[in-house]
Amino acid sequence: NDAALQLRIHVDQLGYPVRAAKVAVIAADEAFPELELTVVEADENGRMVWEGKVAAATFDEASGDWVSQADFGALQTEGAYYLTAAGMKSHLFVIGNEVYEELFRDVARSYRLQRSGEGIDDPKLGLKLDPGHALDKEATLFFRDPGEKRATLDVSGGWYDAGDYGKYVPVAAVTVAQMLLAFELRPKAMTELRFLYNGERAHWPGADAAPDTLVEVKYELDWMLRMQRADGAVYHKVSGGVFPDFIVPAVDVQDRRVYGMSTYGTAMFAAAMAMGARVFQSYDPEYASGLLRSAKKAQAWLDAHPKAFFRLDEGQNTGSGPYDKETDREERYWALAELLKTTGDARYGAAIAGNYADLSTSNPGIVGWSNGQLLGQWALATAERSAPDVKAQAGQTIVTAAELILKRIREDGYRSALAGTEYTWASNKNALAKSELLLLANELAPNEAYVAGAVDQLHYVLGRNAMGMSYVTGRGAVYPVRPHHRISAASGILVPGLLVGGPNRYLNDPVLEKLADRRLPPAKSYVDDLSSYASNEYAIDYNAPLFFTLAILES
Ligand code: 9MR
Repeated sequence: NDAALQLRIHVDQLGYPVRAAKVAVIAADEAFPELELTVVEADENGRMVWEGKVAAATFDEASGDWVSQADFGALQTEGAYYLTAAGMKSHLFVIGNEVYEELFRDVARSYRLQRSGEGIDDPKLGLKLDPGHALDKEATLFFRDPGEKRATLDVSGGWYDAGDYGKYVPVAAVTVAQMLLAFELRPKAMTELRFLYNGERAHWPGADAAPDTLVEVKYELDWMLRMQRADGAVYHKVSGGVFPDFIVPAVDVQDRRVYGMSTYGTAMFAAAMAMGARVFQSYDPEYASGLLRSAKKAQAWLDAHPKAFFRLDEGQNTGSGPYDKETDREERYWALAELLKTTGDARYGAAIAGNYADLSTSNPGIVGWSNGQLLGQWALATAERSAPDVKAQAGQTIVTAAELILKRIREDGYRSALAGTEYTWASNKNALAKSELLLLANELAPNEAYVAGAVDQLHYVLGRNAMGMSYVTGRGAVYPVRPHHRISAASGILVPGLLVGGPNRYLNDPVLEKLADRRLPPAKSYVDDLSSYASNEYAIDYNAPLFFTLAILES
């Protein structure tokens, strides 16, 4: 077989910060020997600015590719370039110090564009939409708790969860938590970040000078507060009875329902509210006290209901996602940790010591809607009033987990932090959640390798992956153009800055299922198809670790 070697050269399609490491991945379907590489300027002269070699390829399990990593970190001159090898060329990439700036703004603004109950008038995107889901003001309480006299509830506002128009408490809580955490860690940079237009702050009268991120987060917190029952527990979600077609929000006029409740969601709510109470204190003390009251009320309810349960109402999952979790230890732990951090009240510390001591010493796994353990550990590692031993243990556990993530990154052909089995629904989110852990570890035990590993995950989702594409809409040379996102599909305007779920080897939707006989490798089980909700949908919690990672790295 003398056919020429078909190389694919994968780079971060947005680029590389000037001083950072710069690695491209050279891939092929077959083994290849050591190769010569060049970087050339992306203008008509194509002047060569760097040349080097890559080692012979090795086989990468997750992608099924033969790969070799090209390190051109020595190149530290700002500019636009291509990488070339064996007659093949990469996509254009930039070396510069602002390569992620626009992306960060888009990612932040994506939340504003998910607002429910408010129209959109975005001159830059040319996107104009009427407000939707007016019926959320009087959503049906689908299951009436004994003693509940109301038949409907005002659960208006908040962000739509994803490509669908549901609104879910656990996802909301874990998303605002990550944004608040970014704010707590980098208050100055986060205060400078601007992405709202005038007129998009009306829900916070008198707060003209408040940082955009907090204005946006408040829109979601306001909705979450509406989801709390009088007794402190929190309903699970709001949605219609069926998934709407690809229509804009204002056209989805089916009745809206409040469904379910859970102990894990109530705990996540308490945790996020307790964080909000800290961050909002210096901007709006009254609002902050209200958040703390709600957190304590949720916690008091949890104390009175120690057994984990997830209430599933009749028909609950016909028009919205389940987000079901039957256990709740990680979330109760997180809630107590945040309450301890916010109030310093020893009772919370005692509850942690009594019931959840093991969670400060076990690997936290991946932060997400179904796992609050890492955020709990972080709160304990940084709370003034944590017991000294618990504080040390929680911090040490995060650092140990970071080391394991680094090990995985080093083993992977694309420097992805995902193990082969982790190419699940929302794998891109999970890769970035690992960046988040690395960056938290770096706060506790500064280590350049942790930062580099976090940047590697950014490179992974922005093009240095087996699909050779950026998984963020509108950013990079090749990106999803048919995401499962109703607003984009129905308006014909692709909303930028949306991270899609990404490769999902478990093929959990009909479009992916049809690819089953192609036996795609885990890292290639992805399709840019409107109907592939299990690989090509965006969700607020997918953008959350991307937001967090960019917030820390950009500052
Ligand atoms: O992101 C969620 C993923 O972690 C779950 O595995 C999956 C199945 O429960 O659900 C995903 O969430 C979807 C939700 O159920 C409905 N709104 C869109 C979400 C993103 O696809």
